[in-house]
Amino acid sequence: MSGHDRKFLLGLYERMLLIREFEDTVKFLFLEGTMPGTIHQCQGQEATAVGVCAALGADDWITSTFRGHGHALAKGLTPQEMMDELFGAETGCCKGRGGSMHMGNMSKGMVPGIAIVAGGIPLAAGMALSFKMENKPHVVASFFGDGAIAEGAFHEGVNMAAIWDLPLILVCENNLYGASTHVDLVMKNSRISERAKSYGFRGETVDGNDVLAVYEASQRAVADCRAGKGPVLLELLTYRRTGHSRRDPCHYQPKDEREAWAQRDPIERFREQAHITAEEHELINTRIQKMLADCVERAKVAPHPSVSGLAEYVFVEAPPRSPALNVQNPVVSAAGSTRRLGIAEALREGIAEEMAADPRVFCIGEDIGVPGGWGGAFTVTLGLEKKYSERMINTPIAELGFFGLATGAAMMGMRPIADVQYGDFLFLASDQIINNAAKLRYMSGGTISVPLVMRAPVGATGRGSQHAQNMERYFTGVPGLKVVAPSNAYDAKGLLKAALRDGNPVLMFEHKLLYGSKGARAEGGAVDASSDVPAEDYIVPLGKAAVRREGKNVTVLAWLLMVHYAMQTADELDAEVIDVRSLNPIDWDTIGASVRKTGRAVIVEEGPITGGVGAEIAAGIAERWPSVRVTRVASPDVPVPFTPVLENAYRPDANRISAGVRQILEESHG
Ligand SMILES: Cc1ncc(C[n+]2csc(CCOP(=O)(O)OP(=O)(O)O)c2C)c(N)n1
Repeated sequence: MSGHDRKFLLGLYERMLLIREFEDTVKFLFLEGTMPGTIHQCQGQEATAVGVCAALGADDWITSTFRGHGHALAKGLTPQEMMDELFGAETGCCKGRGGSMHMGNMSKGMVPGIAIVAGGIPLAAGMALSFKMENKPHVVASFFGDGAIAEGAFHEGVNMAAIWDLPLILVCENNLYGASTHVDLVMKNSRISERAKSYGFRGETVDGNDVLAVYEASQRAVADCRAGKGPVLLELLTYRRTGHSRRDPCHYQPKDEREAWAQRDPIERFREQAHITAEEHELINTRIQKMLADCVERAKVAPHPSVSGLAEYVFVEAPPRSPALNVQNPVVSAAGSTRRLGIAEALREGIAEEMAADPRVFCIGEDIGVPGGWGGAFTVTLGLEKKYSERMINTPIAELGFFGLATGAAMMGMRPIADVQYGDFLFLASDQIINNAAKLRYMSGGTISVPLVMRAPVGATGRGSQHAQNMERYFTGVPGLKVVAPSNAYDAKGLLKAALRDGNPVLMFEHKLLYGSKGARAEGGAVDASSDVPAEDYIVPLGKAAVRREGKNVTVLAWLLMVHYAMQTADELDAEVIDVRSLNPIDWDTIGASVRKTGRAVIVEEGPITGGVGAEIAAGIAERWPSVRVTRVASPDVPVPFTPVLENAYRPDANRISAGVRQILEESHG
C-alpha cells in the first residue's frame, strides 16, 4: 500500500462496495418485478471501473456500454440519479429516455452508454480528436468488453486513434465471455493487449480484480496520453459474477472456474490488501445501505416524464450563428455580386467560408486534404488543404470509424463535415449515423447535441449497382436526422451553411451528375445545375421546399436530378414543379398550397419505387388532402444496372415523367 494515503484507499473501497451493493439492490428490484426494462450488471468487475476512473481528472471523459452502472458510479454519477433513471423517472440522469443501457451524464464526463458492441470506440476516438485539435489536455477512457474486439468499429476506431496519436485509453474488460460465448471460441489469440502492437502503440494486460494495479496502469496510460504519445490499450482481466443480463443463470460458466474467480473477488481482496478493519467496513457499509434504501424509496415515487414530452429532445433548437439572407430561390443579390457556379464549386466555397468563420469547422473523409490529391471523390474539397491543412482530416478507408469519430467530435462542440466517396458506403457508416449521431440527444435527455454535417454523392451514373444507389430512402425516416437533397448550386451552398449552423446531424445528398463545374450532361437530357450564387453570406433554410415553376394542372414533386427532368416537361403540361429539397423535415406547407390548387400530384423519384421517399410523400398528401389524386414515377425494383441502355431504362427521365403526368391528367378528366 506504499505511497497511497488511507483516505484514498478507503475511497476506493467505498466506491467498489457502493457498486456491488447498488447492483445487488437493483437485481433484487428487477427480479421482484418492480423495475422496468432489462439490466446488464457488473458484480465482480468493480475494480476495473473504480481503478480506471480514479486515475482520471474531472475534465476527462469516459464512454461505456450496456454494462455501465459501475462505470457511472465510478465516474461520479449519484446513485439517486441512476436509480431514478432505472425507474424511468424524469429526474433520472437521462430524464428516463436512456435507461439501464444508456446510463450517463455529460456534466460528469460520461457519455450515455453505447449499447451497440464496440460502437462507443469510434465515438471516443472522435472526442479525443477534438481535444487534440483544440489543444485541450483531456483524455478519454473508452470501456468495452472482450466481445468488442471482433467488431469492425474496434479496428477502425483504434487504427485512427493510433495514426493521429489521440489521447484515448482503450479499456477492455476481459471477463472471458461475450454473452454466453467464451473468448477462446472467437479468438485465435486471446491475449487482447497484444493487438496494440500491431497498431503501433502500447498495450498492457493487468489483473483487473486488483484495483490498485488497475489504478496504476491507468495512471501510466493517462500520463502517456497527456504527453501526446497516443492511445494505450489496457486489457483488464476480470470476471462477471452475475448473469449477462436479466435472468441468465450462467450455465456456461464452469463451476470450478466460478469458484476460482470467487477467490479473487476484487472487494474481498482489497479489504485484505488494504487492511480494511471490520469497523471501517461497518461504517462504510452502513452508510451505503442507508443511502441506497433512501434512493430506492425516492426513485419509486419520482415523477415520470409527461406523455406530452414524448417528442422532446429529438432536435436542438439552435440560433443561427450569424445573420443570413434566408432566401429560398436563386436570386441576384442586391449588390449584384453573383457568380455562375456549379455545385462542386459552390460547396467548396461554402465549406471554405464556414471554415474561415468558425475554427470548429473541419472536414473528415477519404482522399481529402492531400496535396496533389483528389479533394474527395468529386473534387468538392479540392485545394482546401492549402489554407486549412490542420482541418482537413484524411482518413483510412473506414466509413464506420470516421463517421463515429465525426460524431464524437461534434458531441464535444466541433463542427465536422464528414463525406463518403459514394453514398452506397453509408451502409457501413449507418450504425454511427443512426444509432449514435441521430439518437444521442434523445437518449441523453437533451443534454447532447451533435452538430454534424454529412455529405454523400448519389445517383445512377454508369458505375453499376454498388456506386449508384439513391440512398435518401434509407435515411429519410430516421428520427433525429435531417436530410436535404439540393438540385442546384445556390441551394447546395445555402443548405450546407444552414446545416453547419443548425446544431443537429444533417445528411446532404448530392447527385453525381449535377456536380459539374458549369452543368453536366446526363444521358437522357442536358442538365445544368449551376446557378447564380451570391458572394455574400446566405443560407437556404432547412425544411423548406421551393416552387421552381408555377402551373395549374398538376403538381410535380422532385429532388436532385429529377427536378431538372421535371422542368423539361413542365411547360408542355403546365405543371407546377416543386423542388422538395428537404426530405426530413418535409415542407408540407409548400406542398399543401400547391396540391390544394392543382388537385393532382406526381412524385418523381430516382430509386426503386417500393419503400422510397416518394411513398412517404404520397402517404403524407393522402392523409392531409384526401381529395388530391397522387401517383409516382420512380425506378423499378431492381439494382442499378451498368449498361447504359438498361441504366437509362431504369432511371426516370423527362419522357417517363411526361407520361406519368399525362396519365394522371387523363384519369382525372375521364
Ligand atoms: C453489435 C452488437 N451485436 C450484438 C449485440 C448483443 N449483445 C449484447 S451484449 C453482447 C455480448 C458482449 O460481450 P462483451 O463485449 O464481451 O461485453 P460483456 O458483456 O462481457 O460486458 C452481445 C452479443 C449488441 N448489443 N451489439
